Amino acid sequence: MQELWKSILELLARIVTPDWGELIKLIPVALLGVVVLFFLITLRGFATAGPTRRAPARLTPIAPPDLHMPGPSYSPIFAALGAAALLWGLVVGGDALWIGLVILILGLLYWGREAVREYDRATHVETLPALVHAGLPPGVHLPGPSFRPLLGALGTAALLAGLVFGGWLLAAGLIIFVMTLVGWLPDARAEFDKTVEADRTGHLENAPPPGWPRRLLQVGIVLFAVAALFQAGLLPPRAVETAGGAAGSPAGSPAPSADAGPPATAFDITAKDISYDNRSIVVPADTPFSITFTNGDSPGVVHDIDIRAVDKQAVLQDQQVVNGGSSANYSYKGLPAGTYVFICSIHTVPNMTGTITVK
Ligand SMILES: [Cu+2]
Repeated sequence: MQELWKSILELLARIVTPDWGELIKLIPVALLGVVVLFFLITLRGFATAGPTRRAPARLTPIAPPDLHMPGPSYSPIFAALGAAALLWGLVVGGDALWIGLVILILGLLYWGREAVREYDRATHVETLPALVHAGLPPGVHLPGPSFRPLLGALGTAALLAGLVFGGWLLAAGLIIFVMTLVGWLPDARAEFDKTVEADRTGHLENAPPPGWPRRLLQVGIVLFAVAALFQAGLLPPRAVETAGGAAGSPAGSPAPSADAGPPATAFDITAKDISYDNRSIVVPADTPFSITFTNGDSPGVVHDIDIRAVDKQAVLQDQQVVNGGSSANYSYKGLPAGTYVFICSIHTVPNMTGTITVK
């Protein structure tokens, strides 16, 4: 009787507290089912559709004179395929990522070439003798070409990179972002003034097209590169001397394991400039251990120390992140003998990846 009662309780528990992880894994399957169902319904609709409508054929739409309609294009499809390839590469990783990126860039370049051709055709149409009106129909205003959107996108990219890496790159990204935006408002103002003027004169003249913003691009690139060098600890040079052997190893090299010493159960690790000061620890097997973790970066830059399998993917023990300027005492459960990595889940770079040798 008790056995029966117990099994009923277990069954109830499974219904009352379902395994959400398993349920979430079913979502793609359910989505696939919905898609398949949709296609089946559509196919059935086609199969059972009545005879086609008998009516005069539709007239091909004709755009009014002076209006330009782009022709049909495969470019959006190519771009979508490229984006899909890139996303697939992001999922699979490795070479697939680069292949996806190349496909996307090729698709976008094709689109760009097509757009330039279209633009040329549209602007040269004016010279055809058949055209009566010069310029746009009255009341229609088209802004002239501008580098502002491109610059704004570059500035945003720099800012986002700064937000990811923090520190020097954040400062540089912010400056570049502001640099690229400054001038957009005056441009818009000038355009507005020209339009107002056109209301009086009846003749709209766009501001002359801008030249390539060479200096702005050069300054931005240099600023970003210098910030990246500072971030990587390559600048200023004296930083290498004072930091001694730890910083002397080239960036990206695996953590040294020779001088790790005998097993211990308590460690001090400090993160500074997106880098752990100790990237190799030895702990006894099946024994809990702790790490007093200090985040020496500026506030806003968070780090943690998680334990993962050597493939750096499978998370074995997860810790809360620590904000810059704070510290935390991390407790870890005992690990079976073997090799593991400890890693910052925010910055999975070599400088924030260490080795745990358990023996
Ligand atoms: Cu980190």
